[in-house]
Amino acid sequence: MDDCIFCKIAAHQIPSTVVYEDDKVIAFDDLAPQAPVHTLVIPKDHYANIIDGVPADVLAAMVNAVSEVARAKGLDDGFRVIANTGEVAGQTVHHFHMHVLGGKPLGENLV
Ligand code: IU
Repeated sequence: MDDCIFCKIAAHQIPSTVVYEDDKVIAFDDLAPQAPVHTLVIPKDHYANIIDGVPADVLAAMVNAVSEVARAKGLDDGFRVIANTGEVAGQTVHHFHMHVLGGKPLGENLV
């Protein structure tokens, strides 16, 4: 999509700190980290959110990228994956993304 900032990041038109990349997905560090490790995994093709008809092979590539991020960032003790979906969940960028959060005890509460 022309006006989508994550499409531009995926196309390297806007710089980011890339943690992992393959033909289907890219993972980059969040600009406003909420934890010592806060990396976003996004598909290179545009989907508004996790239930916007994302093909199974893209979902598999996303999950693989999560594990690559965990390995690259040394998240051996665990981490959290969040996919905010829609306004109620606080989704602000309407290009599907998974937050990978870790590097400190995250607590039990999700909200
Ligand atoms: P959300 O799930 O849509 O609320 O999360 C969007 C995230 O994208 C949020 O953590 C932002 O800090 C992050 N982000 C970014 O890393 N780079 C950007 O250029 C923009 C948002 I816009």
